[in-house]
Amino acid sequence: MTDGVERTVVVAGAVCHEGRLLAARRTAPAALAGRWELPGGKVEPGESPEHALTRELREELGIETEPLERLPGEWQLNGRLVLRAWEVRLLKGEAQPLQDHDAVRWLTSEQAFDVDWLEQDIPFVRDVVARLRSY
Ligand code: 523
Repeated sequence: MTDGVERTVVVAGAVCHEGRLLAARRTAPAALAGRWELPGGKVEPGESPEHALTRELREELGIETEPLERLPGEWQLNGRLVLRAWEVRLLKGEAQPLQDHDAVRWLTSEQAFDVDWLEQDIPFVRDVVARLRSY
């Protein structure tokens, strides 16, 4: 999806299940490898962000999910890419690092900051972790 002047949206999913948040460790590019993220990816032309998120989570982790609501804020990754995040519910499947990741973890709110998150994901993680206890 392009947004305004040729901005591509990158969607990230804060997948929550039984009081835990899913984190995935990136394998590429080299500068980001080993860092943890809310999994997701680029929205394709003509695709809705929610559809892109569902697709990326299926392709990368083998899980069926449902986006619930967008988390506040966005992060300009560069002149062309903007990062937005959604709270997501797990419907089916067991998350496995099939593509783009080499590890996944389900973090409790106490463990949420034990992993080395990409800086730009941290505000979204903070926001969603504040709500985890209510699941
Ligand atoms: N981020 C990011 N946080 C985050 C995601 C999913 C992505 O900062 N939670 C950044 C990392 C990359 C850019 O967004 O700089 C694109 O994400 P990527 O590589 O996961 O998107 P893909 O998989 O759609 O990209 P291609 O492999 O190029 O298609």
